[in-house]
Amino acid sequence: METQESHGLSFLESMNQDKIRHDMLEAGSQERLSPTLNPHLDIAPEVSAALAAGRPVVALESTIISHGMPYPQNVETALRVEAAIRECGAVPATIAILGGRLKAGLSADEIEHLGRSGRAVAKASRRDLALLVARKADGACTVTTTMFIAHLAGIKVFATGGIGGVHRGATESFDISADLEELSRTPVMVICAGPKAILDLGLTLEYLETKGVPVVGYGTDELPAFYTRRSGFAVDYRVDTPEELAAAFRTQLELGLGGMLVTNPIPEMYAMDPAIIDKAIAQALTEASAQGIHGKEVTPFLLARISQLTGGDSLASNIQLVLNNARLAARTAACL
Ligand code: PSU
Ligand code: MN
Repeated sequence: METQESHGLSFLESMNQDKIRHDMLEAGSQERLSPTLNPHLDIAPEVSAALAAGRPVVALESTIISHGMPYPQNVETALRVEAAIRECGAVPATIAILGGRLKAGLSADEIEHLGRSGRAVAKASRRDLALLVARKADGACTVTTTMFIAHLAGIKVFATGGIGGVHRGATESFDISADLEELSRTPVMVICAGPKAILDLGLTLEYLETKGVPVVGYGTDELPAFYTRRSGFAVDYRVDTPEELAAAFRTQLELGLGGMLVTNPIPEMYAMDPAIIDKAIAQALTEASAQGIHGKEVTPFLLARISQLTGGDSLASNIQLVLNNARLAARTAACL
């Protein structure tokens, strides 16, 4: 005889199977998923109303708030990004784990809480999800977990600053961001300003190719490098309009493929001088290795140090590129 527990488990499993099948079937149609699918998920009322009505929604991550920028610029930026999405006619859904609940859509107070707590909040990757939820803990969502939760909620477009990737020296350290793996498996469009320049961009592109992730340049043939518009590496495809981005992603969904990476260059006027940023990155990397920084601490350490070394210029660029990506995401979501 089956126990109650095994009933519970197989019920959840079958719901997830149903959702996956449903998603694949409905990906191209106007029909929306029920927002109550996963029992651990809370969708903010405004977000769930927009999803139900087929209005555009843009997911936003929260590690950039807690670990990517200092307080109070982190909170100011998060709120400005939400406002920019609204101005473009879409609904923002900032994603985090609060008290063990997967949240799609945060209040201003919840954003303030994450921003003030900073690195005291767990940086939540895929491997952290079950433990944080079971312990009713808080977690700031990286690109990886934001994609995962956005997908559970039925949100298709996600804007951020930069994704994680293959770190320099990864042939020794094995430090490859879980973001790349998530892009290969979870059908969400991620709009960023390129992989962060602290990474090995060439190896990041190789990994994405292996994993079958399309890398699209928005208005460019060249992969942008986060703080700068150029990297010397070509993107797989160039797309010049939100309509074309939406059409490509719709087809990606219809084919049952995973995520799509859109790289949107930082606006020229906010881009950094390559010589200055490269020098700051090189110094920050040397310090990180001298101090034995490793694992999930690497990216927050480098971002903070680079901001110090550039007298805050890299932070100012970072804020502008996120805003730029949020606007493109809102316009693309409107076309989907
Ligand atoms: N983009 C930014 N700032 C950030 C990040 C991205 O502009 O702080 C975060 C994202 O959450 C991304 C994470 O998923 O850094 C990558 O961390 P790691 O390299 O440890 O995978
Ligand atoms: Mn890593």
